[in-house]
Amino acid sequence: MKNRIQVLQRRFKSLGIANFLISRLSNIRWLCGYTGSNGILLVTGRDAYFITDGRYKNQAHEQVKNAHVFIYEPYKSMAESFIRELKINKEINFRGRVGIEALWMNVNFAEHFKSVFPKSDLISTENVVEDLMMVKEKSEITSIRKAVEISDRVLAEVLPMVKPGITENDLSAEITYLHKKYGAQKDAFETIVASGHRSALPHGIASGKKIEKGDIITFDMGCFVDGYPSDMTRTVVLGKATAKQREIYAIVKESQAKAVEAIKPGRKCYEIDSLARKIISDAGYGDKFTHGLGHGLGVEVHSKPALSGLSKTTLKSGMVVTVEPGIYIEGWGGVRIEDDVIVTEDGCEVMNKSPKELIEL
Ligand SMILES: [Mn+2]
Repeated sequence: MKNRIQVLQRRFKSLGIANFLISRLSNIRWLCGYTGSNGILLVTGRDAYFITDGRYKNQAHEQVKNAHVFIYEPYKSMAESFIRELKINKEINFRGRVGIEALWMNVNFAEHFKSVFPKSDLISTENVVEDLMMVKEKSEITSIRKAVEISDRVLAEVLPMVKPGITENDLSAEITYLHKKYGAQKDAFETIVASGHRSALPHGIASGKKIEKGDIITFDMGCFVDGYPSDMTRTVVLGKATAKQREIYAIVKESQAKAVEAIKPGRKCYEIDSLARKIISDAGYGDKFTHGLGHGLGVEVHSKPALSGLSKTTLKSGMVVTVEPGIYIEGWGGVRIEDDVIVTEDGCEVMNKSPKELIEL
């Protein structure tokens, strides 16, 4: 792992800041390796300080790289504890402009900080660390690849369990169990098993609904390996598919394939989204594809770049994105197909091996 804190420090000049307070835990993890659930990272021009509470003392000393570790004594609120610790350490000088992560900084913390360090100026920034993470290092891709392999294996093992009468929750519990059994840390998000009319919910988290013959069933699942996620969706039918189920499935499959075909360095994210969307719109279902085409995969399941109509980001070799078009028809059901894709030097590589023909169980 290269020294990512130095990479961030090189951005200070163009950001016009002298110090940077990092509050988003996944950004802290990426920058210095800490995986606990409480902490803040202060990056100064030439140094870095990580602060957490006593519960994480050993863990912080073990994990944190390229930053000094301070453990605060609990004092009034959590924000005040952090700030008191910053104040005690005289080597830290807060005159001047201090960058903060506007989407993640706690208001209470910001207000208290201003009152303790009145000569400082808090400067709002967005997505500074997130942008640095977009192009993955080799080791990050290796972890994502392992997570993808596990999810492929788990889905293959779960599909034969789909029988009339089993509930969505039963299936999602199997997925969680098998993810861990095959070496994942945990599910990457709450597993979606959405059957019958519930498959029209793009985020239909598994429920107590029993699977019935004829149901179309969407599985959206993923797991973490070394802190990096997989995220895959497959849609299957229990029994013989109807003509309409086949029709909708074929449209989504074509849209997904066209998008994957177009992914290569130099393309804009919104172009890929619009290529996929056009197939669905031309088939008459444009208003039933109600979300962006995909998202970056990184320490957060939903990372940058977004493959959406709003994203002007240019794809680069080493980025990892999901491609997941869908059609959702209220009262009838829905179809989504999702793969995890690495942008390569001359195109892209689909990591998932799970089949994409319509599976009739
Ligand atoms: Mn996804």
